[in-house]
Amino acid sequence: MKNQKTISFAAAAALLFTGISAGGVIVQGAETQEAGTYAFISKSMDNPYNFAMAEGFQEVIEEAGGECVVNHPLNPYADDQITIIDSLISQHVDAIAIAANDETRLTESLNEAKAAGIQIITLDSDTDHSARTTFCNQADTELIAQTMMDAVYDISGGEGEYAILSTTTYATNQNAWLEAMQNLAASDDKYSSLTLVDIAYGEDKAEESSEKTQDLLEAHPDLKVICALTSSGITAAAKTISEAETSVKITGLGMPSELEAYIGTGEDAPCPYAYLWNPKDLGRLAASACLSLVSGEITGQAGESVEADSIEGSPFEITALPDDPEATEILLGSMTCFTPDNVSQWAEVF
Ligand code: RAM
Repeated sequence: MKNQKTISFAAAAALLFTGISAGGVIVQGAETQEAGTYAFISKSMDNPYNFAMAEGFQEVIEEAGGECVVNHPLNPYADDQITIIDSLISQHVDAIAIAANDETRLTESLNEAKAAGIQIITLDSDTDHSARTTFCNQADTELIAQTMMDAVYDISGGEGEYAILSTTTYATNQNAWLEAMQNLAASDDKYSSLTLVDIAYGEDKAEESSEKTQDLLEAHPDLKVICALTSSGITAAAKTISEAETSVKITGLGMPSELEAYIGTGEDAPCPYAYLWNPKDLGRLAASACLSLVSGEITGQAGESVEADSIEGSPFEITALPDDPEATEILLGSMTCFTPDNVSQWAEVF
């Protein structure tokens, strides 16, 4: 990424002192220009999915002449993000786009930011609706749940044991997908011969996800499929399965660039196929929404739309949430299935 610097914690402290954001390890200059300063906060560091979102966000902000501050917290927890939000308030940034690590615990800090005149939006993972103006949602929750359940159904042959690998117990997006999957499994007869035997939490980290995968393999000898609702988790699980003596398969949500080595049709290939939306486009959409909010072109109300020329499908309509008509979201679109036939091409994109 352009102008990106990786810094040590001592340097981070010094930069904080001079008013430059430094909640995680990646920091960019924050000198306010005419188009304003736009901050991006991911869930955590060491995750290529988060880097891809940040790249898309930064590209659009810089093309518009704005200054971009990218923050990847050390851990995928609310406290790590609160420290960053507090720092961004003191820097007087114009907007914050955040992938929330917790549905409720960021509300106070985000409301303080809002009171300081900062526009707040969420992307990837939402907060409670009062804390943000709108949410850039990657794909419909029910669609994700249905796609995941159908993958488990198909790969298992329609019956037997499956497990789910998630991130943290606090993550709004994973919890929503998990709940929708469980509702679907309970209500649709199609899935009645499938048994969910475990839900494991790998904290969106490679090592923990790998350990949890190992635990699942040991605890459930009849396990057929693991469905990972996390890009870090699916890669770690695919690696673990490929190194173990097991016929268990992995599917779920993951980056083609990370899964290229594991997607295949043979017995040795741990992952028959996986899915994801375009994380760079999600970052681009969030940047476009922030720019439009700061310029006053939109207020985030239902019925407005966001122009995002770098993404197919633009303009994107802002719509009211069915379960909370006062709150809105902007839906990016659908998912792509990565198979042995197309994974290499997609690996070049993200
Ligand atoms: C991980 C994160 C992110 C999720 C993807 C699929 O990288 O938890 O929030 O959307 O996986």
